[in-house]
Amino acid sequence: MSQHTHSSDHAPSRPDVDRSLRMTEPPHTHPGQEVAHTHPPVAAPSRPLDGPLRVGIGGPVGSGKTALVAALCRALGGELELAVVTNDIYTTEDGDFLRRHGVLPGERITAVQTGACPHTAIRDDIAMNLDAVEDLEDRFSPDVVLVESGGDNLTATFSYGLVDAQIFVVDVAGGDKVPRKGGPGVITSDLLVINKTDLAPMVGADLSVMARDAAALRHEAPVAFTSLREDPGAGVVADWVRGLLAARAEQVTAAHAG
Ligand SMILES: Nc1nc2c(ncn2[C@@H]2O[C@H](COP(=O)(O)OP(=O)(O)OP(=O)(O)O)[C@@H](O)[C@H]2O)c(=O)[nH]1
Ligand SMILES: [Mg+2]
Repeated sequence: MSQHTHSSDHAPSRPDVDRSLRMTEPPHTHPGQEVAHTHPPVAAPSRPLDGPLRVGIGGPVGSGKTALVAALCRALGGELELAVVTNDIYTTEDGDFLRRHGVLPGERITAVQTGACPHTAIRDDIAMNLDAVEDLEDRFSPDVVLVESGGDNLTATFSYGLVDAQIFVVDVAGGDKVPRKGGPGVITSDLLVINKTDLAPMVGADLSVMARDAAALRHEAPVAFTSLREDPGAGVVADWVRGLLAARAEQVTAAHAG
C-alpha cells in the first residue's frame, strides 16, 4: 500500500484556463451542448488609460476585503485621490464601517445594496455598480476607485466592463488547502492576496504549501501574503496599485510619443 497522505504531496495541476480569455465565469455546459466551455468576457477594459483606475476586490465572506480597502485608503490616501464602492446584499454594513473608521471622507464612499448574489452585481448585471462608480468619478475625479464585492465564494469574479484590475482575497483561516481548490478568482485574478497570515499557527496552515499551490495554478501572476493586523497599510498591495498606475502612465506617455 502506498504511503501518500501528506497534503503537500497533492500539488494541483493547472486547469486548462486560457488567461488571455480573461475568463469571467467558470467553465459550464448548456443543454444540448455538453462540452464544458466559457464565454468571452462581457466587456474588456476599453476606458482611457489616463482616466481613473478601477480596482475590484473580491473573495469569500470574511476574508478581509473591507480591511484591505481600509488599508489601501490609509496607505494611498495621502498621495492619491480615492473613492470606494462597497457591495452588501441587504445592508450598507461595509460602507458604514469604512465611514465610521474615517478612512475617507464619507461622501467618497458609496454603498450598493445588491439584493442578489454578490457575483451577479459585479459580473453579470453590473449596472448598479457602474452607476455608483461613474457618479463618484464625476464628482471627485479620483485617481483610483476601489470596488469591494459582497463576500461570495471561489467562483466570483468581476466583469472587466466594471473594473480594470481585480484582486482576489482569501484567508489563511480556511486552511492551507484553499489556493489548491482553484476557481477563477484564485487562478485568473490580477493579484491573489492570501490574508491573515498571523492566524497560520493557530489553524496549522503551512504558508509554503499555499505559496506553492498558488504558484502552480497562477504561473507568473502575483501572489501577496498579508496580515492586515500586523501591517494595517497593506504595504505590498499598495505597492502593487502604485505599480499599476505607473504602468498606465508609461503607456499613456508612449501613446502620446507614438
Ligand atoms: N487576525 C486577522 N484578522 C483579520 C485580518 N484581516 C481582517 N481580519 C478580521 O477578519 C474579519 C473580517 O474582515 P472583513 O474585512 O470584514 O472581511 P470581508 O471580506 O470584507 O467580509 P465580507 O464583506 O463580510 O465578506 C474582521 O473581524 C477583521 O478585523 C488579518 O490579517 N488578521
Ligand atoms: Mg466586507
